[in-house]
Amino acid sequence: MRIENARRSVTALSTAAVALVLGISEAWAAAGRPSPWETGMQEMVTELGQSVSDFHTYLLWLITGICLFVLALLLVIIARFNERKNPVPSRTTHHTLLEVAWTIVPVLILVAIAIPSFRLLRQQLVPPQADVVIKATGYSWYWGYEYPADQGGFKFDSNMITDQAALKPDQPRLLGADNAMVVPVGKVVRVQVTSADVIHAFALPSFYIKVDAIPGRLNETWFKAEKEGVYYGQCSELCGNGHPYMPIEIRVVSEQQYAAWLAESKQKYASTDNTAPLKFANAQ
Ligand SMILES: [Cu+2]
Repeated sequence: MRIENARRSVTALSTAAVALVLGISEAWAAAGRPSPWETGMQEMVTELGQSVSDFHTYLLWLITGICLFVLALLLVIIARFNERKNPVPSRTTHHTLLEVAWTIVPVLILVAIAIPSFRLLRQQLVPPQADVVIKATGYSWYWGYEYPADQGGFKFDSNMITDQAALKPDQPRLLGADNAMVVPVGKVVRVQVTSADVIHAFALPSFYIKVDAIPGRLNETWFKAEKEGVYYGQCSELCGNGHPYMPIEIRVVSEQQYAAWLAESKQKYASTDNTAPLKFANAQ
């Protein structure tokens, strides 16, 4: 009886645990941010990101197939060619057909991986004509965004929100920023990335972008977000003790909202002197 009760409570506990986990992941399973128990890539909101995610799935199946095939061969060999069943070992030195096959088949597999892979690399590295260009500068430890003259000509800093109570409902802890980068939906956005001090990296998983921010160099990446929403990334190059606290928040909004935000920001950040020396939040 006691065992039965114990078993019942264990079942109830595990059901509760599963429900809790599912509940949490459901509450968090919004695009553009990590969720608990996530094993795959984040939900992609760019066409390129979706292609990369599909390629990742394709590779996973291919690798699984190869591993199972090798495992099956090993098991067959263990079962059929062990010493007990084969007291007199084979003296075969070569088998032309087999050797041609095990050379050509892997070559074909590599070609089947290389073609979509190089196609994706090209799409990523050769950006289409940009509708909006934004400059992102990494500082120790926050990001600065600059909208050029054709977008209003202003710049502002984007710091992590440290006071939990100040987070908006759609902002997760350690990812919410005080001033987000705002971009229009369905437009090609080119981000020019650099750093003012050490090497940082501008990365946003659901757009499939990651590019190093290197002092003295201007790197670039691009994305075309297909869906309005709030998307999060983080600095992805270990840059110092503030490294985990420099999130990237990008808000993708409609064309009208973007125009309104530009007009508002132009006023709000008008006081920013574009020729001012670089500001260091943690300068000594
Ligand atoms: Cu960093």
